[in-house]
Amino acid sequence: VDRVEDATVDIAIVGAGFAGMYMLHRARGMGLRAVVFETGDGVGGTWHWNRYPGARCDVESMEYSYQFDEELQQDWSWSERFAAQPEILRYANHVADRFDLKRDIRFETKVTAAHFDDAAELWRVSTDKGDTVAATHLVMATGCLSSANVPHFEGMEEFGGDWYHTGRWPKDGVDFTGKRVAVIGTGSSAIQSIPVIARQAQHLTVFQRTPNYAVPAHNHPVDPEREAWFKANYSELREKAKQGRSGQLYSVRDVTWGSEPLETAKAEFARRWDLGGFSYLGAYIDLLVNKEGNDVAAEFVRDKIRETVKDPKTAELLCPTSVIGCKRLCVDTGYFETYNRDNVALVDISKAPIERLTERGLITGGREYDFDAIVFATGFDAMTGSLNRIDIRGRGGLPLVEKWEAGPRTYLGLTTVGFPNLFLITGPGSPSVLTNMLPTIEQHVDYVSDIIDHLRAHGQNTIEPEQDAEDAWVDHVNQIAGGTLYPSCNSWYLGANVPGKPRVFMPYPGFPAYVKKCQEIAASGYAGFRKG
Ligand code: NA7
Repeated sequence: VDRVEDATVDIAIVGAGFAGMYMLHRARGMGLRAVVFETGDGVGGTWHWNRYPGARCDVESMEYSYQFDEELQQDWSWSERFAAQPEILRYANHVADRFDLKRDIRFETKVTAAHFDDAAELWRVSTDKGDTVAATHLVMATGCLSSANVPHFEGMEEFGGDWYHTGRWPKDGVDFTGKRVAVIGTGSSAIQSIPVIARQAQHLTVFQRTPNYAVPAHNHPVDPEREAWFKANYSELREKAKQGRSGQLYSVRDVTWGSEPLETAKAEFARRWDLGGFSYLGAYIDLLVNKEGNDVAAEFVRDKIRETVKDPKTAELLCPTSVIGCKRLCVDTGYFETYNRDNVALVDISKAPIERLTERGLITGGREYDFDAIVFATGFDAMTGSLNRIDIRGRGGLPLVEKWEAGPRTYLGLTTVGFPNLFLITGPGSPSVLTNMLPTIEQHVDYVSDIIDHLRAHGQNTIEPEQDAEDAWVDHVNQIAGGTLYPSCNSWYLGANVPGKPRVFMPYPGFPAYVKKCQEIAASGYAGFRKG
């Protein structure tokens, strides 16, 4: 990789996942000079890093793809209803090669700082490779779940075995054959990897702090007839998906809780359980608002766990008690069944946290457990982690971390006062992680491209939100979230999983309402933005 010194570009893009790749493609289409910096040695972002066994998307593959190019979506074929990580990574590479993206991506190059130069009205970007690039626009395509949350246990360096984080999995994979393995955490990454690790390891112990809801994926090969139908109707289906609150096609019934007898409700939950995936939460339109309905939906899942897991004590420990859907619902393949295996044990650490690691393993509840390998499935410093880990400074040298000390503040989840021409793809305050990320990414990248086009057409250099607009947006997001059951549990949506992180509900619930707001703002000539 050649070092870039004192180069000037129109757009510097950070991250070569699906957001950064599409931003580069759009920038080129507008005739702009763009450069992408990527920490990894390949494209794919999330799918480059999360190579843990069993890693799979929880959105159906026919929907989890780009729609900006008709030929691309017609040419590509997915093998399974829910694609596994290697296939999604192949897709990312296919797109990168097809549009010749890699020549403008500087791999294995981490952006360390980005400072706004007030006088020159440029972003000065520097990397760990010594690049110094000046850019008119800075696009942070850094991902929502990309900064690993590795716990800081005492004794980590004493542990004699190997430890891994699911989001930083070794490229060559890990062979657990004959090994005594610990998995710490029971989020989506754990729920996907536990069944696979259990089949390989000599023994697996799962350390659970909070149990999680999971619905079955009912994964299967893509039926060629369904694929042909999908492809014949792709544009119509994509438009329909955008009307769904999470940008997906699964049906959300326009029926509120309480308007049907309990027996009908249970039959509907059963029907959706059999369909698999997120559709479970679409049984009633208000399941994330109405606690009574939510309780019934949750109890239905707990009953399934009790039916599946043979040991009643283990089953009870696996039963979550929080609001279902409050944390992103997990979509599993054989998770609960795994606890019926002789080589799998569950340890509840809700009351006695892990005290420390030792040379042989770890200590909790006054007991030492011996392991050859420990897997941290402990999640991410979500949504703000990757932004706050870069030294980003706006007007007057104000650090972004300082501005966001009490939690992130944005306008549309895209921009923030005092940081002109800084664009956050799927940033806090946008629907992002509550949706299918691919259409959400495309909507944001298209919006940013339109803004840049608008500035150029009007001979303007900079854009940033007005303070009033940002304050009103933050209030608006809080108000929407406050009307739901989302704030009721300790989720990463709230930053509750990272010690010391301010508690702010970060994503915007409701994709169609969000898109409408964006469109109205654009139509008004970008109300709420100051241009210069
Ligand atoms: P998650 O969903 O944040 O899950 C992390 C898990 O790790 C969760 O069960 C945590 O328990 C547990 N955890 C975190 N820190 C600790 C410590 N210190 N000790 C014990 N247990 C701990 O991350 P995932 O990677 O599984 O999934 C992230 C998203 O990726 C997911 O929602 C999908 O959208 C895809 P807690 O619940 O905090 O008590």
